[in-house]
Amino acid sequence: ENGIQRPKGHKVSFHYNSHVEDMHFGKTHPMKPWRLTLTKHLVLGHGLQYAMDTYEAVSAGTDEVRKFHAPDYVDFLRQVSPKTFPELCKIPRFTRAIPPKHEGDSVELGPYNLSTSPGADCPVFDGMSEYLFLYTGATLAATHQLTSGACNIAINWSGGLHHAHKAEASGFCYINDIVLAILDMLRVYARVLYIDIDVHHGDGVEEAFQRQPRVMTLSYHRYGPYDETGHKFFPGTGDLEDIGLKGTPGEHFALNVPIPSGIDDRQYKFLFEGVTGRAIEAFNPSAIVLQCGADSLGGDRLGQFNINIKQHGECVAFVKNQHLPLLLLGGGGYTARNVARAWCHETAIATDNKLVDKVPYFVPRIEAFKGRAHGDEKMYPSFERLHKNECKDADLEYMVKKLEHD
Ligand code: ZL4
Ligand code: CA
Ligand code: ZN
Repeated sequence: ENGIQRPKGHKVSFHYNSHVEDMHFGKTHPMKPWRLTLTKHLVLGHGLQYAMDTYEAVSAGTDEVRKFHAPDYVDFLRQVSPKTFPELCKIPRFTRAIPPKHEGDSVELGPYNLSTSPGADCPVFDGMSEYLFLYTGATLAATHQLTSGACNIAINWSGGLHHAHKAEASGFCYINDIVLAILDMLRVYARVLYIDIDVHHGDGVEEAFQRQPRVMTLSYHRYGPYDETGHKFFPGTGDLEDIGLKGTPGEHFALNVPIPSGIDDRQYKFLFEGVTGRAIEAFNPSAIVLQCGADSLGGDRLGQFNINIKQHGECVAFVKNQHLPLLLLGGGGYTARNVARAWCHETAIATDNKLVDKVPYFVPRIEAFKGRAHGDEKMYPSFERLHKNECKDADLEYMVKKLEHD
């Protein structure tokens, strides 16, 4: 009907759990997990699930997350909620992580850069713990599909949270699912290339592997003064000179492409394909992780680039054309309708499909189902509804309205 087909010659697996959509960082906080609802509806509305194996993600385990993060930090994240936060803050094991207060601080910070103040980048919100371990579980399941050879491209749009540190949340990121994925990949692949097209510098991933020559990190990002206030664009790192920790084997295995605001498609393509192509030639990776942060799109609420969905997608296509095991992750993206359009488009690119202009009205029946990556079989609730042929006008119209008027 809509011409969606399975790709020939490679397999794609898609990892998601709709539960992440229910989360709210706070009333006007720019990170909106419901952008993932829009993405899911667009992907399903176009029928792209027929081109992939779809898996419902399960939560990551404490031990899995401890492969990178500090044990006390992981314990804190497991237990934290707006209710438990004040009590947890008093436990001696966690008080060490409370940063000193500076004059003029607008938000009160608790342990690990977490806070219940409304202005915080990393707020403590209801359901937060479930959310963190779910997006991480989805990334780990995607990684396992790749490393086991079950697929060639694995996708998790709810992951890609590149700022989280070993024992500290930063920039809307609490668990660094990317670092965990790469650590797991290093068991199977000799060299992993990490590419980051989020408008922000992928500092957490770079830092984690700054001594590691088996991981090359390459970030494209806005860099320089934010405005006339003299503040730098977040997180303020990722200078051209920043190439990995000097004097360690990791030196020269980090690359940074700092970019001023307003870069357009032509300029971005030139930079991205030139630098990425040379990096792949020199490093000869065995697998690639691509963080597809959609805040590099023009019109993003936080971003300052001016690239279109077409070019954003061409970055994905360029990396896919290397024909290496590929992990596709989400990241930033603060103008929700564009995030959904970009990631749906990129799901189509990963599966060698072309999308029609309008979301198809009729969604054909699903023939076969895969379950979750581990654990027992379970479908997406929304898939179930498609099965029963209930996902018709109402859902799609609601979605289109959301997309048009957001
Ligand atoms: C907000 O409106 O540059 C947080 C954050 C909360 C709610 C209302 C409070 C109003 C923009 C951002 C006061 C907001 C003050 N609310 C926020 C130095 C900052 C300290 C926090 O895409 N203030 C910090 C982080 C960046 C800073 C970007 C990108 C993540 C990723 C991967 C992270 N932090 C200055 C800002 C708002 C808010 C409005 C905000 N925070 C914009 N940029 C930042 O790379 C997922
Ligand atoms: Ca980046
Ligand atoms: Zn970003």
